[in-house]
Amino acid sequence: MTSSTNYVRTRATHPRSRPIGGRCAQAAASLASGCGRAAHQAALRGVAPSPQLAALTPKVRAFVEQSAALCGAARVHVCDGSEQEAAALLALLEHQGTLKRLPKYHNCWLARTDPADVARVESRTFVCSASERDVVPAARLGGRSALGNHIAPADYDAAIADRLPGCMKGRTMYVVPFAMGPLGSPLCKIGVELTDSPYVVYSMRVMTRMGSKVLEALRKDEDFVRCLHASGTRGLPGWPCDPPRTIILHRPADNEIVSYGSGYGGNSLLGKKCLALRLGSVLARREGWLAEHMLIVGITDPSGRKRYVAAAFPSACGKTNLAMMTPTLPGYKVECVGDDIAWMKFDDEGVLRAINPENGFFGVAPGTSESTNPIAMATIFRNSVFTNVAETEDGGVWWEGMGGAPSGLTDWRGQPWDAKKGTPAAHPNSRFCTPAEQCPIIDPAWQSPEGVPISAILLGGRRPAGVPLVVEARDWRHGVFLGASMRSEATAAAEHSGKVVMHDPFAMRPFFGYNFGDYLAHWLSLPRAGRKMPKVFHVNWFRKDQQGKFLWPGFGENSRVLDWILRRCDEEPCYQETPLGLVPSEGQLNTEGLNDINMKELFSTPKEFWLQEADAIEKYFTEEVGEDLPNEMWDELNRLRNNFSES
Ligand code: OXD
Ligand code: MN
Repeated sequence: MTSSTNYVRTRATHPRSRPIGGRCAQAAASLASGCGRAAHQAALRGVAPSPQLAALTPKVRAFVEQSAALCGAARVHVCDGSEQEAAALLALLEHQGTLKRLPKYHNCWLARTDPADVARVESRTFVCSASERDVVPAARLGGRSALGNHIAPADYDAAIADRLPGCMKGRTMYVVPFAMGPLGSPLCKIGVELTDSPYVVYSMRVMTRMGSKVLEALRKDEDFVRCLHASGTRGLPGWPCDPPRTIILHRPADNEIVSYGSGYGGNSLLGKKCLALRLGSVLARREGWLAEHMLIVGITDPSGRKRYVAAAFPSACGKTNLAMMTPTLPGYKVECVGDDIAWMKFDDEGVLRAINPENGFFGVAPGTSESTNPIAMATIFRNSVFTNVAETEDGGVWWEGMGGAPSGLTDWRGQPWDAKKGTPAAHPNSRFCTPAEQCPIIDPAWQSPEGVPISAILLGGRRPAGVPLVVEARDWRHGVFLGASMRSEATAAAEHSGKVVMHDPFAMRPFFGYNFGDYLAHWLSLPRAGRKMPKVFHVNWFRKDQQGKFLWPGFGENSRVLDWILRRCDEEPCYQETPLGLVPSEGQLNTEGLNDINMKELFSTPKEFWLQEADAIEKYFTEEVGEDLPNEMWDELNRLRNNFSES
């Protein structure tokens, strides 16, 4: 890029900041400089730093210089977030073969990744701390935990020293200053991502507030999360990566994230899962708030009253669909604040307020259509990057679930697609990356610095059997138990395969930044005098009958469930008690105009199923959490079991 500066290695200008990878990194940096010894020595003799670097705050500059030296970057470009910069990035990406223009739409682009780099890699995602128990619950110490991978500081440094030295040789290192949340919001956090991937830079531009204004904000408060991303030295020419050696590292004590070997989604757009959830959850606990894997929607009822709800679902459970719902119930209106992450904090009046820290949607494409999510369809065909979807002959995109497949499709690997072969045209985890402001129902308050007031928290997953359409928690503690015991069918967003029902507490299983037992204790500690606790509900749109057919139509009809939830928020007595919690009493869920809904089956709570479920929860709590599980959760489990045994 024209405005890039030739990087000359200078001594760190801020000796107090710890280099990435600690002492190993210093050794590694001099190792890396072997390839450019002359430049390095010239730099040390006092070559003047470029104006771009000189404009950085001392801490940012030290981070940039140390990282560029470690990775052997040839140049550094500090991103300003301008339109010219975006255009230059796109031109570069097109030239490199990473992006292909999609002439059917305005400013839309297709990326095909290396086929080995298509999803989040949970097995190679680690959180570093001196004590393993900070990260892994007691039951799994010294072993493998489903709730978080710990890495010791020495191994963390070694992993970096093993991969990063010289890994950006010949490449530009981009400096991406970004804000999670509206700048100036008390909930906003700033990060600086260094990356050698222009695809990541362009995507960060969509997904976060990025550029000079963030650097400006850093002048007032120098605190930021240090994010270093390196694509890796193998992979395809247009998609460098290093799948066998991919590693995603978090070090909460130093506000630091290091990612190597993958260019994909949450592995490389470090503001999203790494900062907003893993580091975010640690910060949230420390500072008394919540960083959650939740969408946020505003719902206006027929009387014109507006309420906001936050909802946690594992990925590919219809989060984006709910966030952009077109309600079928007359008089209802849904507006979208965010589709993936909520940062929530009680204000001085005791109201829980939420912001969406993101600036764009990184949605799963397959299954998105005019019938499932017309609002997403009206949002995404401008200024978007599509990754691993199929390409149509006329320069458009297609994916499974969009409607009939046109002839002449090119599949996500770039091969002519043959429906008869049974392979998908679009990868099941293919994505669109789109600016949030393009959403026709974006909430007027989506950028509000103080956040929107939350009346209810929804939890849910894909549960084909046994789990009713909606259950209200009896109280906050029961709500925390519903979150702790959440399960869902596995998703294509991660490495797992098949339709196995997995535990996914609070839809956070891959995203906890600290010990899950402590996370539950944090949730349990939130009710205080003067706080208005939101009601908690568990929903399941995915229950099936004996023939495997969905019992509930879902999508816009879910507004009927939201209607009941909001009436419950008003304490309307439209419920009945069950062993599981509160469900709509007879006739209180509005099903007017819906045919053939088997309400009895939809809300049945089979005793055998729930006694087995209680056993599965007990096994999970015992094997995965052990003595770190708060006693309140054992009490709730006993209550569940007793309620069914006595029913
Ligand atoms: C996502 C996920 O990408 O949850 O949002 O996997
Ligand atoms: Mn998600």
